[in-house]
Amino acid sequence: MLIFHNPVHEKHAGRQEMFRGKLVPCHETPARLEFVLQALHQRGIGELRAPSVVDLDLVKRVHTPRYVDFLARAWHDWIALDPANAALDILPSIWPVRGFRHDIEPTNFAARVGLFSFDSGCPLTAGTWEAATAGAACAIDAARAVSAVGGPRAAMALTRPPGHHAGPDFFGGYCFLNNAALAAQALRDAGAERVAIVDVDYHHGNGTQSIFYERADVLTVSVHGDPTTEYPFYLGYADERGAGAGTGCNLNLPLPAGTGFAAWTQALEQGLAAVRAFKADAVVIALGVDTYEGDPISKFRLKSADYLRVGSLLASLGLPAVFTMEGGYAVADVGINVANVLEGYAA
Ligand code: OKP
Ligand code: ZN
Repeated sequence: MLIFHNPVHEKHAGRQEMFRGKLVPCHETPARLEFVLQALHQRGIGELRAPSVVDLDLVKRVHTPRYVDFLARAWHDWIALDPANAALDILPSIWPVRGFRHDIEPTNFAARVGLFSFDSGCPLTAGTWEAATAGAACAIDAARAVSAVGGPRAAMALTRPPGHHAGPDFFGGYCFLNNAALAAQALRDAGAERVAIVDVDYHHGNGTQSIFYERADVLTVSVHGDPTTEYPFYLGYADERGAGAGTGCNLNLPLPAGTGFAAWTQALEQGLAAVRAFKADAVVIALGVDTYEGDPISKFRLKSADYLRVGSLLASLGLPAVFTMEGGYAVADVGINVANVLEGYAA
């Protein structure tokens, strides 16, 4: 598999996130990706490539231009408030909930941060823009590679920060630019008429769902922890089927906390059947391995060996595929679990 890895991912390193009234260390750390690179290297899986320069025009067709401009300038604006801010990360503290205006972009910095975010667990740091855009480039390059005549059948964007919680105009859940959505759009632009996104991260891919909710050309499928009890709580229910032209083009398969591999596999099979029925020309896999039994913030019970089977189930689609790296926080085991998916996929 061709693997576009983000060479500047470590420039995004959030220090702290808000949790139960205090700031605690971030779960989403640079070490996660280093463990994956190490496991792939040890097992001789994949061919590594650095990404090209990001296509910002494409990014601004998936996200709103004003959100992308906000992200690009956020750190500069933060330092302009007070040079001492360089020692701190940006965390939102105020949001425009129901009834507030979203059409006006305030000039106040905290107000702008809140307008473009949805939680206080997602620090924006000095290197976030550089890391997130390089990751977006990995996703776009992976999509273009599998679309090219004579290109590989599958490619991966091995990057962080992850992307699937980032919506048209907001960040949150450790995500800033939606890599899976960017890959899907790049596949469409390269000629695929219908693209499916299968999100196997523990958490519902709310950003991806929102980006494509009214579109008939991209099917979004997500298998995840029931949002009644699991993050992101406010989206990801089974009755969300798409809207307008996109009606029927979103499938949520929520499962209760505690779900093991047998029941999880049944849900995935249902999702893959929907991809086949949709007659997708290509697929994007939003690959989170926080479904692992050892994950510190998630509650499914997949074992490391199960990920080999996850890979072979995904391969059974027989479609050109782009993988994007999403969650997985049992840091020392993220590498083996991702490597197992890719090995199972290749076999
Ligand atoms: C991102 B991805 C736990 C707080 C949860 C958000 C989790 C984001 C998961 N103390 N914070 O889908 O893996
Ligand atoms: Zn997750």
